[in-house]
Amino acid sequence: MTPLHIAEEVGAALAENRPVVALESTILSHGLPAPRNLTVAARLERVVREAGAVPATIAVLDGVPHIGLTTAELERVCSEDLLKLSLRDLGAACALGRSGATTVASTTALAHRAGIRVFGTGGLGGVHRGARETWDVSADLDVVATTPVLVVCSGVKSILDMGATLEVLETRSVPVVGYRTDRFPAFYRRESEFGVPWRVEDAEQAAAVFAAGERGMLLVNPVPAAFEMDSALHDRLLAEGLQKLVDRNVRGKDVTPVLLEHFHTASEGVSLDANEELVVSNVQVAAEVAVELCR
Ligand code: PSU
Ligand code: MN
Repeated sequence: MTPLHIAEEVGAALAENRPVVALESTILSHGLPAPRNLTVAARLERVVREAGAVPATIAVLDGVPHIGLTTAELERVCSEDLLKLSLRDLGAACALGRSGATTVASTTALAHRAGIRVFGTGGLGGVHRGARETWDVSADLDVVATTPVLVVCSGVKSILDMGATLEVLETRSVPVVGYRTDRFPAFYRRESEFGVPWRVEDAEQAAAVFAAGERGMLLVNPVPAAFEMDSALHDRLLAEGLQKLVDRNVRGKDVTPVLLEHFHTASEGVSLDANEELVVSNVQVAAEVAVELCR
């Protein structure tokens, strides 16, 4: 494995057992358009700090996994045309000196190697619709199942097969815990038709559940009510986006970025606002949980 480059501030916090929150870079490079991505990136880091934790945005730059980015590095991630690196891509990207953004899978793995226990993001990858034929199941599920990191997210997007995703999470023994909710959130929407097996009311409880568990955990936090997408608009964009995938024969790792792009352009920014606010909320909760874990 390529040694990590850990930012000084992050390394110092970890050494002193102070709270650190991992942040991913694929949502910045492939999930949000420039220059909005940079505003969001800076806001996420600020939210973590205000909650009393140190942010560690993770990306691979010139073949080196970085844990915590400088402002200039964050700007690179938000402006360059980076590769999308899942966990299996890390060896090649590092050995060949490439730069890329990390997904939930690779961010979780790198965070764990650095000694970070909490990670805040937008949506988890999952089982795609039609996976019976395509076998398209995100590596995110495998990594959260095997890595002792708490991931805070707003569930999975309704572009995925949510029921199948929840079944895989159950099979792989991933605890799914609702943050002040009994329903599994559907990213742009606060609730899906699916329930969650456990619920906590605050960061202290979430930290206690994670600490008492065997491995990792998924803490699901719905998009703030004021930014939830209208359900008719949501359903229309979803149907259009899925049709676009078929028309253009989009496959593999391009599926999620193409769908996100469709939502953002076709909703005239409504989905962007929802996306930003839900990530901010998740990162805020992640920081509060990280603080509790260090008490
Ligand atoms: N879900 C979102 N926005 C995103 C992603 C997921 O709402 O940007 C990104 C995350 O980085 C996630 C990845 O880990 O997509 C999953 O990609 P795939 O389905 O190719 O595994
Ligand atoms: Mn996939």
